[in-house]
Amino acid sequence: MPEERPLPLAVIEEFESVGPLVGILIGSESDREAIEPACVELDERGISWELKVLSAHRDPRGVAEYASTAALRGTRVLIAGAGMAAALPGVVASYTDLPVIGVPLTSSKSAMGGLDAILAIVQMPPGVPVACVSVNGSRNAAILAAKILAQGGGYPGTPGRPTAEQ
Ligand code: RP5
Repeated sequence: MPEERPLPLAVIEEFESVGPLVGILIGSESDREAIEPACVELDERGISWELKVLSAHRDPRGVAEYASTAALRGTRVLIAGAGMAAALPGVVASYTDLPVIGVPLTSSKSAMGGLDAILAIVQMPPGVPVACVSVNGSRNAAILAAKILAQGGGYPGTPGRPTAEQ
């Protein structure tokens, strides 16, 4: 009987686990309460989700690893909530082709009631889009994720769909 060896890289174990349909990221433990309505909404709709605390500024490698492997694990939509200089949704979008919904959050340190975060999320450069809901609009992010998931078959030219000329 051959000895069973551990997989050489932790990241391979990640690839082997089946991910949820929606991945939710927040930039800090302090964002947990504000993102809770998204989790409740997804639960009520029977949509699988997971929540990770990963900061674009404090743990950029962790964000890169999560975002770049999410699609391989079967995740279809990402929600990213952050406050202040809210780089998280944009950085996530730079590592994945999955749709990313940004949720600008307020914190005790927010400038102008969350205007700082909403501008950081909305003002993405051309080519790297991020959807953006209202400040603290995490429930809307979940509803939008559900609508994206309800779309089937892709767009013309993708497998299973006619080409634009057909
Ligand atoms: C952002 O800074 C987080 O998303 C949070 O909203 C804000 C404050 O973070 P903490 O100092 O509370 O960890 O990155």
